[in-house]
Amino acid sequence: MEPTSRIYVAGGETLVGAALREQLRAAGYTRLGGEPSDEPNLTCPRRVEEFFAAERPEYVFLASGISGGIRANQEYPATLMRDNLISATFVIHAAHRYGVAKLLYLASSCSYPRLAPQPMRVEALMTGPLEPTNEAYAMAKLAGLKLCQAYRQQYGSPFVTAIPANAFGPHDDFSAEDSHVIPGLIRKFHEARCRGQAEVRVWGSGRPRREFIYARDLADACLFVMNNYDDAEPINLGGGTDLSIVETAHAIADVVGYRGRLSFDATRPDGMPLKGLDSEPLKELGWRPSTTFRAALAETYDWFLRHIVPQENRDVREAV
Ligand code: GFB
Repeated sequence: MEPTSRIYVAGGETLVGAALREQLRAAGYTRLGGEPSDEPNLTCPRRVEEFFAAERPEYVFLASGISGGIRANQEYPATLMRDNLISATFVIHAAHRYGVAKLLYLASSCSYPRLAPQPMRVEALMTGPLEPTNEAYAMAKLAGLKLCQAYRQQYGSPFVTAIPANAFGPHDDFSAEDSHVIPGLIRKFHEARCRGQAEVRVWGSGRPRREFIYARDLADACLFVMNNYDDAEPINLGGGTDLSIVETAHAIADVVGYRGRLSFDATRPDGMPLKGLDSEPLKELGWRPSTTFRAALAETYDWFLRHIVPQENRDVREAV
């Protein structure tokens, strides 16, 4: 990519999409098409077509599609699967029709089999049953991955798939029920500290492990892959921080300053027991994450305090 290349981040308002736009600007890329405010409805083929005809992007980061935590995946499997299947299909086809120089599709680590050998290598994809709590979403992400490979096989399309670890950071969904574990617990510990609550209930047994990647590091890895990797084989984007949910909860409580007790709600599902990624291919290419987990948590909490809390206070005041 050249600094003046026409670049489109599909899903610019998502956690990863917003981080990508910030990282691209910080890296000196000046022609980012499709401000989130005027991005087309990606589930409408005509809108996608019109957008590509008007913007003629050369490079596309496909970060679109609704996502959610373990509960949201159980509550809205159809919405998550449909939105991810449709938006990826229409953007991938438009990228083909308008002859983009390259497209990078973002799948998800839940696309791996539930009991894949750890750390998970791309060879393990589609070798076993998926995690039931996110099967529909995982299938949609696998379909997007396979669609990129199919266009490459049939048309020689320069489409690449990256598989990120569990991402977190600014612009995330911090809702209590539908968010992922880190933003969800940031909210719960923050509110508990403000209320002087003696105990916070953490979902599940606390034993599962997750590999996390900070959104800014993930965006940086995506830029690196767009400029340095071109193959049908997907590539893992791991952040290198692999923790149990107990350790994760304690790290968040510490950053938020919550000093009360943690208890574990076994009525809530654990999901995949382990979700570590083998990111050797990325390391061999020369990429490394640059933010420590603690610094990433602190920046994310700070963003929550500066963007979410004031907004909600305003909402409360207006509601009164
Ligand atoms: O982040 P999370 O929802 O996603 O849950 P998954 C990770 C682990 O944290 C699970 C536990 O074992 C949860 O039970 N957990 C503890 C919590 N407290 C909380 C809480 O307050 N909120 C949440 N959300 N979890 C998702 C997939 O699975 O990973 C998606 O469902 C996507 O499709 C995403 O792949 C990256 O890692 O379990």
